[in-house]
Amino acid sequence: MKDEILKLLKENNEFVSGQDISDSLNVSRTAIWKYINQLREEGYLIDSVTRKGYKLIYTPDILTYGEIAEYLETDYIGRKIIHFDSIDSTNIKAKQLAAEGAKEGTVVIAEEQTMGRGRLGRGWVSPKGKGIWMSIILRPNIDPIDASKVTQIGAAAVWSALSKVGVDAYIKWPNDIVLNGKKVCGILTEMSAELNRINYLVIGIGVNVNINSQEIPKEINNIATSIKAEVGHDVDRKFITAEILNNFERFYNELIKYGSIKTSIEICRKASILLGREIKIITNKGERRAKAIDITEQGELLIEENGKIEKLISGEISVRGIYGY
Ligand code: BTX
Repeated sequence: MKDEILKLLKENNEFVSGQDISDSLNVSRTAIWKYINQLREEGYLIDSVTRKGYKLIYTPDILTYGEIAEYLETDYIGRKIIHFDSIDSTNIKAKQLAAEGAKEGTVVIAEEQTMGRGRLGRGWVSPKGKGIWMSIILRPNIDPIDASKVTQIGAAAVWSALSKVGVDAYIKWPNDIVLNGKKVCGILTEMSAELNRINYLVIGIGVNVNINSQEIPKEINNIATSIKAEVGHDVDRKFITAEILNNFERFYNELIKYGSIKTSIEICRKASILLGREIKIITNKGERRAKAIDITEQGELLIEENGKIEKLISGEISVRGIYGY
């Protein structure tokens, strides 16, 4: 209801009377007052004048459903967005909600993460209002072995969204998007599964959008960047968020309906920063060098080492130290 009231206020540049809101949305005047106050707490400036009603004066830069909906073209991905001003990690929250039965397509978004997570227990810097920190809950009926395909779908979805706003990035298999040689987005896919069945899967996407270059922590500023730091101005987080979700649903439907991730793989190949290059593969057994040859239809990285071809399902890949990034 809160979102519907907001929509009504946005559609009218003028005052809308409480009676009109009440009539068109079939909600009591007291309830309207309660929702208006909730919107104010979220940062909206809403004027209220006796006998005239309510007028929206200012809309905050937040990633709630009410703000993203106008750009959203999906059927089920992002149709329920659970928004937090601050949270430890959207992945942790999404896993908890999924375990409690949240529906496929539910998205958790936070303005800030205080314990954002990367792979292998690493952290993810997630300053307030400056990025897109979100997790999508999925329940694909696929073999747990194929879960990493969802990461490729996510990478393709983010890359395409950035490309739509004129940002020319690369995909670094399996889970990073890089811009001018630095990481602008990371993806963390986690799942709960039995041997041959996925209970739920959570794909966490972190995009550094409007972080100023001097705000990027020193420890990572040689490897991390933001869209703003590269293009020199703020970009619309709301539009990019919706575009990621729009693309994600299209590519994910291909997996669910036809068992294929062809469209995503085409994008991951075309935008790959690794293919054709010498790469460093970092495992717990040490480092080795190989050449990245291709990404298969299944989303694996094909590498060649001493004339031998091998498939990687996931892994830690570096081109840094070989090509300077
Ligand atoms: P990763 O393990 O590939 O990358 C983590 C590493 O990247 C860190 O160790 C650090 O060196 C560097 N790093 C940390 N923060 C940033 C940043 N903001 N930008 C660029 N580099 C950084 C990548 O893991 C997966 C990240 C997923 C993040 C999303 S955000 C929403 C969701 N919730 C959550 O807790 N994680 C995911």
